[in-house]
This record gives sequence, structure tokens and C-alpha cells, in this order.
Amino acid sequence: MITEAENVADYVPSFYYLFTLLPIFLVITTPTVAGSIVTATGIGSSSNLLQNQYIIYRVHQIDMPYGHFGSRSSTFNLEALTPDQLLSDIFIRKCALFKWRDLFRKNFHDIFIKKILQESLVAAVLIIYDDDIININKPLTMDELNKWQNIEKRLMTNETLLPIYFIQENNDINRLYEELMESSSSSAENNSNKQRESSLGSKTSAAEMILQKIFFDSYQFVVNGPPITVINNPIVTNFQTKLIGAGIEDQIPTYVIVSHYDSYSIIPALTNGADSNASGVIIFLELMRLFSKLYSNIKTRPKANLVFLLSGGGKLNYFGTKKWLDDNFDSSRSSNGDSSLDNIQFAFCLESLADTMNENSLFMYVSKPPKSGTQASFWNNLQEISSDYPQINTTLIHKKINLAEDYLYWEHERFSLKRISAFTLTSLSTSKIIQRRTMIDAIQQNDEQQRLNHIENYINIIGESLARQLYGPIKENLLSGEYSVSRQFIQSISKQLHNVPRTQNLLFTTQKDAQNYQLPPLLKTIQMMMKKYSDGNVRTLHYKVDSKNPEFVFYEPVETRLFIYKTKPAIFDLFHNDDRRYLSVCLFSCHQVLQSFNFIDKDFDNGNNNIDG
Ligand SMILES: *[C@@H]1O[C@H](CO)[C@@H](O)[C@H](O)[C@H]1NC(C)=O
Ligand SMILES: *[C@@H]1O[C@H](CO)[C@@H](O)[C@H](O)[C@H]1NC(C)=O
Ligand SMILES: *[C@@H]1O[C@H](CO)[C@@H](O)[C@H](O)[C@H]1NC(C)=O
Ligand SMILES: CC(=O)N[C@H]1CO[C@H](CO)[C@@H](O)[C@@H]1O
Repeated sequence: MITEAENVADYVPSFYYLFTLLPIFLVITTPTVAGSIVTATGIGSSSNLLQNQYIIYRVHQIDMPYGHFGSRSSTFNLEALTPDQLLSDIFIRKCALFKWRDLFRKNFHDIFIKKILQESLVAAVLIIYDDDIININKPLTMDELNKWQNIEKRLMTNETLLPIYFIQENNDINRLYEELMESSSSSAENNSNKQRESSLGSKTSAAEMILQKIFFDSYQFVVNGPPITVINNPIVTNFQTKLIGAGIEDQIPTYVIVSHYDSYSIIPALTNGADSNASGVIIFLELMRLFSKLYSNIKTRPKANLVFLLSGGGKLNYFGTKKWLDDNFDSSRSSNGDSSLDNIQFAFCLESLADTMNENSLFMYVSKPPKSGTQASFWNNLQEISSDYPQINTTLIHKKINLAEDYLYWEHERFSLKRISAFTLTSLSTSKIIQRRTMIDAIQQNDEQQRLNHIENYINIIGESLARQLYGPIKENLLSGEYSVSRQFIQSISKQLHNVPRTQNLLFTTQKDAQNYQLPPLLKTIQMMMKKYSDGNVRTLHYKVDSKNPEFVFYEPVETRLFIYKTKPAIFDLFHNDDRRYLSVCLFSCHQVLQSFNFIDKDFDNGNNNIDG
């Protein structure tokens, strides 16, 4: 009878039998170890874990007309390993387990960028994050922030076939991570040192790794699904409302105030903290509240209209604003269009105005420098009023639209393309998209009060400048007394927005039938507020993507479940079965272990002659 073991012997030289059997005999002589193995053998035992199911969040996946971005897969079933074991190319079929903060360490950062994102030397990645990723308590240094943004940028501007997930830290996963780190530091780390020193290093290292495999538990990470699916027929909703001035609506000037409610980050399900807590939306709603008071009184109602547009898809190349403009300003503009839009003086867009970077700046971005007209006079008002805030650097930034680019940098560029005078007000000194899509807003600890102070200052400056535009030169500040900025109001909106992730794929409207749409809860709240602080009419506008050339495609899932199993290598089946065939299976698995370490393939040819002799 030819056993499998004899077959294996054809491939594996006897030297390797000795090599792998040696530790097994060691184990046999120590009954306590052998005893504990029985309970830990096989998939399914999870004695050290409190539970074995965990919620995990998938890195974004999106297609834009100019490329595919993010992680393209979701399921896997792989053994976990820590990044310090990732020093050679033998881990192709493993899941790398990182701690978020460790990604800021130079060597781990390089491993993540080069070995994982560029060379795909593992098959999946799980990153353990702590609360700081959402609310920075322990401030990041500039270097740490740069490293993190580098990772975000790679995932934002490139795609990867690896499934990449984030898991919130908990006792189980922390313990598991430490255990793996410990087991690897007792062999792998020190081997890597040896490896560099001696030419025999790789053999020693592989041997010790086999030892490690035998003596230490390993963990299997399993994500069964759901499989990746396209989100079909996404609907993006805009809200538009207006305050009508004293006079004939379509003959008095109109100013448009624009902001978008969505945010973006590489982990969609965790995007509540991003984007400076939606400072743009907060300022937008507070301006609406203040001016609706002024408009409600015939004595203080100005001779100009204000149109408020809160758009969706802001992070999707300003999709909502584009659709709104196409609707209202196409050459074939219908006669039943909104008459208050006939006489637009300018539109201004609000974005990232919490100044979490503590730059103390208010920038006015324009596509064309304002020479004369209402935009120039607004800029003069803005400068004049902000001179009361000497700490704030108020600067005009001229950024030409680059039509060769795939996307627009600022929301006002959508208006500029339609030849509507427009600009963006922001505290960001850079147009770079990545700054506006980071998970992390704050480098320094920017406490709540300070953040609210910034927002309040910006509302005062912007609101006062707008008031001068509406009323002409006025001596005193208008936004005082009963018209002053309400911190309570700002705080309550901030809280509402902060509790919900705001990436667009989580804020799509669903269509129930031809007439009826179902808004997500956050948008319902926003709709109600806009109704309260306007003439009472909110136009709720739903937009679909182009069916032939969709402007964007989102994929699910954004979150799913991870199962963790504790496993022992098949080698241990030897000890509780006397059937001789198990020995063969065991030897066969030794062979596989060796092969999985590239041990045989690599060294067999080199050492062949020696071993035969
Ligand atoms: C983009 O991803 C591919 C593999 O998916 C990789 O080969 C390439 O190096 C990446 N580019 C950058 C700039 O990271
Ligand atoms: C204001 O900000 C601009 C743009 O970042 C910068 O060039 C300028 O030096 C700043 N001015 C002051 C007074 O800090
Ligand atoms: C966002 O707002 C919440 C609630 O007001 C606050 O607790 C949190 O610190 C804010 N986050 C940032 C990054 O400012
Ligand atoms: C676990 C272990 O043995 N770690 C050792 C690795 O090597 C360094 C120095 O080379 C020792 O300090 C560690 O104790």
C-alpha cells in the first residue's frame, strides 16, 4: 500500500521530515500542552474571546466618470497577522491587522503604503481604530496628520483589490492584537534581525516561524458577506427656499446662498465627525434664521430676494448644484421657472468654516477677480467688517477653473460655468480636495467653545456683509440685539448633524411610487428647519443619475460582520487519532506549511544536492 506520506516523500527530502517532526515530538513529551490543544483544536472554539462577531466598516468604494476608487472587494477567510510579520513576501494569503495609531510609525506606515497598497502582499486588511479617529482627544502632530492624509489620499485617488476594514477597538480585539504581537516578537522580529546578519537567516527564520505556528494559537478572520452590489437608482435631494424682498419679485436683485449637506471620507459609515461638523450647513441655517426675522417684518424687509439652496452630492463633483443649475439656467429655460432667479447678482457658497485647523482665516475664492459690480462691493464690505476682527486673515484667492481637470475644486465654479457671478467663503487656505475629505479635522485640540467662537465670528462677518449688500451702507452692526447670532441654535444643529454619518451613499432618497419619495431622517429634519426659517415653502428637488453615463456609482456594503475563530494547525490532529493515515495527512500538512512559507520551492533546489548526499 502506498501511503500519502510516501508520496510526499517523493517531494520532501528527509531532512525536512526531521526538521518538522522534531517539534512535534517535543510537544508529545509535554502532556499539559497536549491536553490544552484538544480544547483549542479546530475552527469554532473561541475560548478567549467574549464573542466572535464584530461590526466592521468597509473602506469606501465609488466609481466616478474619471476612475474607480477605494476597495473593490468585501469577503475573505484568512489568518490574521500583525504588521511586524510583514517583512517578507510570504504572507500573500493573510489578513494584516493594524492599529490605527501604529500607521503613523514610519516602518508600519511604509509597510502599509508599499507592501500592502502598492504590492498587495497580503489578501486583506483590518485596522483597529480608537475614538480619536472621530473626535481627536489626543492631538495628532503635523507629521502624524500628514501620514494619515497620505493613506487617505492613496485610497481616495486609487483603487485596491484588497478588502480593507476598520473595527472599533474593544477588549477582545486589543487582546488578540497583543497576543499576535507577542508571538511574532518572540520569533519573527528577532529573526528579521538575524536574517540581515546571516546568510542562513531565511532558513532559521522559517524554521522558527513553523515553531511559532505550532506553539501559538492563530486566528482566522472571516467575512462571509454580503457580496458587493451597486446601489441602484440613487436619488440625491436638494432643498431650495427663499425670502422674498419688498418690491416686485422678479425686478429686485436676488442673492443665492449655497451649501451642501454631505461629507466624505474613506470610511463612509464613520463620516459624522468629518468636514468640521458641517460648519457650512450650520452657518447656512443660522443665516437663514436671522434673515427670516428681518424679512418677516415689513419695516426691516430689504428690497432684494434671498434664495437658499442646500444641495446634495457636494462631494460628488457638486452633483446637486449642477442639476439645479441645469434645471434653472438651461438655454431652454422654461417659463414656469422660478422668477426670483431672473435677477441673480451673485451666489455664494459656504464650506468648511469651523476653522479647525486654527488658521484664523476667511478666504473668498473666485474664478475671476471681481472688478466692479455687486461681487466687488461684497468683497469691500467683507474686508471692512472683518477689520473689526484683526486676528482673522481675510484674503481674496483667485483660482481659475481648469477645464482639463476631471472635477471642480469649488462649488461656486458650477455657477461660474453658467456665467453666474459666484464665490466660495471658507477657512481653508488650499483648494486641494484631500483636505476637505479627511476623517480628521483638527490637529490641535480645538475645544467646542473655541470652535463655536470661530463659527460665530464667521456668521457675524458674513451676515453683516450680506446685510450691507441688502440695505446699503449702515452704521451700526445689524446682527445684534434680537438679531444676534444664537449660540444655542448653532450648538443644537451641530449636535444633530454630528450624530449621523453624512456621506451621500447613506443619504439617498428612495422613491416609493411615481409621486412619493422617502427622505432619510436627517434630511427630513433639515427640510423642517428650512420650512420654519423661510416663507414656509421648501422646494424639495430630487435628482437621478444619468442612466447611460452615471455621474457616480456607489457600492455596498459599508458595514458588515467579522467572525473570529481561534485555530490550531492541522499538525495537531496527530495527537488524538491513532489512525496511521492521520500521520500521513499530518506530514502532508507539514509539507504545505513549508510550501506556504516558500520554504520548499525556494530552498529545495539550492540545497538539493547536499540533502541527497
Ligand atoms: C494604485 O494601485 C495599484 C494596484 O491596485 C498599484 O499598483 C499602484 O502602485 C497604486 N498607485 C499608487 C500611486 O499608489
Ligand atoms: C493670509 O493668508 C494668505 C493665504 O494663505 C497668505 O498668503 C497671507 O500671507 C496671510 N496673511 C497674513 C497677514 O497672515
Ligand atoms: C462636533 O460636534 C459635536 C457635538 O456638538 C462635538 O461633541 C464634537 O466635538 C464636534 N467635533 C469636532 C471635530 O469639532
Ligand atoms: C521576544 C524577544 O526575544 N525579543 C528580543 C528581540 O531582540 C531584542 C534585541 O535584539 C531583545 O531586546 C528582545 O528582548
